[in-house]
Amino acid sequence: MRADAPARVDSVALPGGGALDLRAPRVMGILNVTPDSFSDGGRHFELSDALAGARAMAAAGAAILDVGGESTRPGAEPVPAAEERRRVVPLVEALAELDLPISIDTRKAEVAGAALRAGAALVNDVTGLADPDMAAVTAEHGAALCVGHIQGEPATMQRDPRYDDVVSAVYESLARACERAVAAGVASEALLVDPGIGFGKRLEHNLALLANLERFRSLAPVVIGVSRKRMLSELLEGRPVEGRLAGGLGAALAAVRNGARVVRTHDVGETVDALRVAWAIERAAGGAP
Ligand code: YH5
Repeated sequence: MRADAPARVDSVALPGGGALDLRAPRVMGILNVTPDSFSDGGRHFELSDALAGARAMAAAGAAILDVGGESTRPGAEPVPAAEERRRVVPLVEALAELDLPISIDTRKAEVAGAALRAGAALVNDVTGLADPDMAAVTAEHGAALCVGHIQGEPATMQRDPRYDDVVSAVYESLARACERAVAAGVASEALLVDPGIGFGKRLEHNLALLANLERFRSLAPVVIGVSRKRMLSELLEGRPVEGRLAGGLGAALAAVRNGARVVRTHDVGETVDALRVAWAIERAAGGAP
């Protein structure tokens, strides 16, 4: 292997001996069970609505479904663990019917543990192990772990984010998180990394990270989440959320070209199609394995 070649094989180990094949890019579908995602705008969230959404994402080609019960959007306030568990656990249990790996998007080890007991295969922690118990809980279940990067807390992270060298700072933070995960017993083959687009970053920081994803591949397969995020509106004259699909696809294609292997998105079918076409061209150009 060349010294600068990715150290990682293109798969992620899952509990039970399975693996997520990342020789081609895969799509992670977003399944939010937060009040702002509830169909009636409020309290009476229907499990069946979420299941219908999940079935549609599976049919559209999602390789993973990412269940989240706490909004980590800029300015969002924290949710108590008991409430977050109440939102996510019944859905994770119900998703067992789908035969797809389920990811739990949480920053709390307690919620991760409950979701893993309910059948989740992967912990998606945008804080990169801020909860000191997160790695041990993941290891206990033999689950996979995506460590993300955040500067600050969701409630305040966009106030004035600053970096000397954002790519190096995020790389070092993710490298330390990977080391901590392995020290706690998570298999290195079960790790993914995510530079955390929008998590305490301005547009210039997000663009620098997306342009330099290749660097992160030496740590673990790279996940990117840019779907509908503010970064897109900053590049598209303030475009509202419902008009950001094409921009998100553009970012996803660029990210995959630069080394990402998992794209986290609300728009699964469109992203699967776009990636299939772009990947076929990459392969024909000899640019990808
Ligand atoms: C991520 O990047 N993001 S939650 C603000 C928006 C739209 C969407 C409209 N979990 C990531 O999706 N997990 C979240 O403005 C994540 N990577 C990984 N691995 C935030 C989100 C969003 C925020």
